[in-house]
Amino acid sequence: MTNENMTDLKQICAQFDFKGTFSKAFPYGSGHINDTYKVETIEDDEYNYILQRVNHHVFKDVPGLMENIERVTSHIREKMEGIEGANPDREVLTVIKTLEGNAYHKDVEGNFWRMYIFIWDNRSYDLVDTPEKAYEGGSMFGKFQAMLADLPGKPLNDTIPNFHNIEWRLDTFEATLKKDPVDRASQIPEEIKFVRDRAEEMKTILKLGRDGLIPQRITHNDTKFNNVLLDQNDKGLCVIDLDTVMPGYVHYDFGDSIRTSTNTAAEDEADLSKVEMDINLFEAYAKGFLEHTRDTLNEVEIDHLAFAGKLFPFIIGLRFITDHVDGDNYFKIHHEGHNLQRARAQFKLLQSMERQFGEMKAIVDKWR
Ligand code: ADP
Ligand code: GN1
Ligand code: MG
Repeated sequence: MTNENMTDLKQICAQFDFKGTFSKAFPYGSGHINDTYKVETIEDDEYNYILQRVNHHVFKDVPGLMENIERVTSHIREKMEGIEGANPDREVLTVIKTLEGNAYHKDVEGNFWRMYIFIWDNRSYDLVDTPEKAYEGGSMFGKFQAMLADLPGKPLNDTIPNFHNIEWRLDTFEATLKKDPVDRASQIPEEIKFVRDRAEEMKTILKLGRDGLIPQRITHNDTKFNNVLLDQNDKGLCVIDLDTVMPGYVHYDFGDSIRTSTNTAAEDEADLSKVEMDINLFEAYAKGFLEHTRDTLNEVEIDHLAFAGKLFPFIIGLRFITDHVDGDNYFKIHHEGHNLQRARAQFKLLQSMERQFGEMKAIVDKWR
């Protein structure tokens, strides 16, 4: 991350048509991809803002991405305006346009910046510790999917091609192992075997899609728990991080949430004995999600929700370990070996799910 100083940040903010007077800006949140700043205004009665530099190495078509976000947020906002008591400025992201009326500002160095209203009085959790919170997460992502089911117009742009395409991810892993640019492949024989042992099984969702048994829907694709904000009473407030909203299978949203909402430890926990899937959190999340989606999903989709829970520690663990072998070029890391540590924690989580898979399926059947 290039660290901008306050003068730079103030100057970038000046490109945007926001209300209030810039007071200060500072790094914010724990995302792995974009550079996020909170911008505070001097006035007590004006909004604060989120300023983000969108990672254009990851998102190669930022204009297409922002077009998606404008379509998605306008559609949800319209729906909210019809709901009594809803507050769209807090319950859906609000894009602040530039003075020229664009959804992003491109600076002289080629960086892309955008601004949102800062959703005030929010709570954001990297780890879920109660079934109540897990239920709120499931309910919010279930509702999100339901609200976008009737988005009019052309399909959304693919902001990262092959994002959850497991065959492509597996091929990329094997190719990276072969290249082995920083000599790390020989240090991870157990992880390589772990991946190869499960590779075929993990292609299940792609095959169902190819066989026409499950439809493509509009999915969020990055449903980790800190991408839903809760309010001060820990009730669901707003789904954020809309960069990867694009066509996908429902399993992608359910799976990535299960990966983060049911883990008893951090995504990158070094002490693997702490990493387990908590079946009570699984049940609470599944109940919340299915309440909003059970009427629209088909039988085959629901039959494979529990499997989606296993797919995501696998696919994200695979991406972490691929990035480790590649020399840490994609995810922000905080120390040497961080991506390997993350991958190991994800694979441990998958093992915990493998042991509890029968119960996971029974729970989905109970709430379907
Ligand atoms: P990344 O893709 O890097 O994860 P996010 O868009 O998720 O970026 O933003 C990073 C963090 O910033 C979020 O986890 C959240 O804590 C905070 N955040 C993002 N947008 C808002 C917003 N509009 N209001 C309040 N907090 C936000
Ligand atoms: C990234 O952007 P963030 O931090 O919410 C990643 C997700 C991974 C996640 C792992 C665009 O999410 O796919 O699941 O890290 N986002 C992108 O924590 O690659
Ligand atoms: Mg995020």
